[in-house]
Amino acid sequence: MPDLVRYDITDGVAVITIDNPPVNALSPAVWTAIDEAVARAGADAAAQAIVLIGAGTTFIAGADIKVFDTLKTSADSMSRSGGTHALLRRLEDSPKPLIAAIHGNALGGGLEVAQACHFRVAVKDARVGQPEVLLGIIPGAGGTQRLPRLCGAKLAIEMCTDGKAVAAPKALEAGIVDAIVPGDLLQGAIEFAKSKAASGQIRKARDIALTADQVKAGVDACAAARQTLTKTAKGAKAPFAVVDAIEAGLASGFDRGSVRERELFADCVVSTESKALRHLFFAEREVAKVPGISKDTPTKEIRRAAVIGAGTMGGGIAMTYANAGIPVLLKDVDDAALQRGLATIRRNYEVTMSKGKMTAEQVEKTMALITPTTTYDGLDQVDIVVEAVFENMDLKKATFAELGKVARPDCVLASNSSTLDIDEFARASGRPAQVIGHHFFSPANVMKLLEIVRGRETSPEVIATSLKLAKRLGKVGVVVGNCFGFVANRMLAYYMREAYLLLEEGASVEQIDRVLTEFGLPVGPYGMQDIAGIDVGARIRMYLKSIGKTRAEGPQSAIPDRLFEMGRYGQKTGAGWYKYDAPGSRNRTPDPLIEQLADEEAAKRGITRHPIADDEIVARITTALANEGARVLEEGYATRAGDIDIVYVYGFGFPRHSGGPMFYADTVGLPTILARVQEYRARFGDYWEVAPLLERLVAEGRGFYSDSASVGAA
Ligand code: 3H9
Repeated sequence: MPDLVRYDITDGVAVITIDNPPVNALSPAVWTAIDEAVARAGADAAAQAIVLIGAGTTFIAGADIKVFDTLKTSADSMSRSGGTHALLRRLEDSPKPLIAAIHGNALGGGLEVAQACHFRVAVKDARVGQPEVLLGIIPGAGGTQRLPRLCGAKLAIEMCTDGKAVAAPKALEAGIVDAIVPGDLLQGAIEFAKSKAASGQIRKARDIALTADQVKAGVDACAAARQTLTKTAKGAKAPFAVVDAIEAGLASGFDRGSVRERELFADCVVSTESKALRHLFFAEREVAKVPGISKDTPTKEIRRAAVIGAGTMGGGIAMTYANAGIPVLLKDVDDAALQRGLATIRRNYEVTMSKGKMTAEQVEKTMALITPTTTYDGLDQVDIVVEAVFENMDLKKATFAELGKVARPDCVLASNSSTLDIDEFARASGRPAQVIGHHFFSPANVMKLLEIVRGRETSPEVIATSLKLAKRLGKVGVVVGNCFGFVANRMLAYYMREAYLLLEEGASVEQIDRVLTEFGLPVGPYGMQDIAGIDVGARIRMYLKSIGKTRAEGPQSAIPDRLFEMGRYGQKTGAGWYKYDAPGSRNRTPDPLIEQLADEEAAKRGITRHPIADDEIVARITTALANEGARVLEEGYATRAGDIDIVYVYGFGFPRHSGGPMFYADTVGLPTILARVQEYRARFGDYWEVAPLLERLVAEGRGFYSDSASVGAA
């Protein structure tokens, strides 16, 4: 095995190269090897200074995240972090100038190592950041102490609480980086190191003194940050812990601040929040690993696209392509529909511009990438077509039959259907290997999920192309199987069924929405349906009825169909589950009519409406998701439980700090989930049916992820 850390002397400078692909993560062995190499350089008469650099495409992307799983208790973490802090002090106490040479990313522990060096130089496109908070932890190797001393508390708080990396030029301006190297990084770093050796300059971040004014401004910034976080942190604890650690260092000095950092890190690293976020980090990377698709599977270059249908979804999809710089034809049946679609697209861009996120020039440039058309002319020039017509099988089949005639044989034929059978479209097109589902989530230009639906005959090349394209479009692509509703909407039917039944049993629309937003969802089921349109679900139910199917087993509430019949489609018509100030307004108030409908429907089913506890709402809805998720998994429509979590986190905003519905079920404990399904079956009827996989995992004492049946700790 090649050395994780190499040691060379170049031009009188010790060059220490970290070589731990793919991202030079700091495993325990790498920490030790860096420590030993810096000590060796300190004693090496041939070295007047030291440069620390990363091999490959990056400096250091942080501590090895997998290692955190070995910390079972806060005490484990306290004892380990003592060693890390001491190691970084040894680096900082090096008698010879120690320079970090940064390219790619210096993130988390990577930036903390760089902060313990005496100086930092970087190439222009390097990025530095403290993203720990995105993993539910805080910088644990001195970052909360050294960073504020280098760049001031305000920016340090910002970087450590939002986790976003900053570009090298900004880092230079802020004092995090000391110089930008224009040419070869190593060469520039060696020159820089020699100049520091010549002037005998050594600067230790931990010794940078703070004036009383700086301390006061820093403490005030901490108070302001806490206020903001109360609104933005959505139940997450780590961002507050970051602020506490920074404040401790400002108020009590580096040494005591460092101890506080270690304590807070130790609490965070064993929390369920951190386990959930670490799980999602790896789950998001796992989704790209699809059975039957290897790194060598050929992919097709997507240079031009077409979208069929300029409605809400079609327009959002066209924007997604244009935003990625891909020219797109937008087709609809007539000019009026096209003009409506284009006007909505322009309005959306103007809103973005009014927020300062786009310039007028960028808006025009992006709009120019979208070419409206009412014909199939030019379709033979595109590499992919995305069909986004109404959710109607006959219409979709007719569209695919036409596409089969006009598109090039190698063109990818994608459908944005949210529920229907991809294989039927595939047959209609006459070239099933080219057909695949690309299910975007509304608003398509915003939501990060792309459900990639693999049909029976979809070719590996088309799947691999879709995964690559998803990344280019800024989406997370998850490959799922072709069942009714695929993964997202199949499970959602069970979630919505429970929401409707809870309403009929006595909970109110406002209570259910409040409880679920408190749980961490951005919007509750009723608010969500008012945004998406009550008509969408109603039309799908009508179609299903026509072919003798239902979306979820068991009793179906009649209330959504009654609202549909009244023309109450949600926000767009000014009324749905709530009343709105006007059509299109988001200002909502409860509507007594819903209670009246719930009373009527409950009476028909012989139910006496009664108060329902908040906890029961969360339990019923999350249990419905986990039980159906287990079935989806067992039937093979999702490859891994983690894929389902990613679908729910990116498609519906399921709270990240709970790790997604499957991980959350594991934290609750699968025996509890099983007991609930059994209890609900006894209370509500046979439609509550235990998923066989759930039963089996509990019998084997396992969870969806863990060997023990619960991963919950804190
Ligand atoms: C920390 O540092 C705490 C400190 O305070 C110290 C406390 C003592 N560890 O994302 P990619 C893997 S916490 C382990 O696809 P990209 C990743 O799983 C850490 N593995 O590439 C993947 O593996 P595979 C703070 C890691 O080019 C492969 O590398 N740091 C780590 O799209 C490629 O990753 C962070 O949070 C890691 N730290 O993006 C940064 N990082 O091929 C986390 C990556 O088997 N990392 N892997 O699927 C990132 O944000 C991105 O990976 C990065 C590259 C931007 C670096």
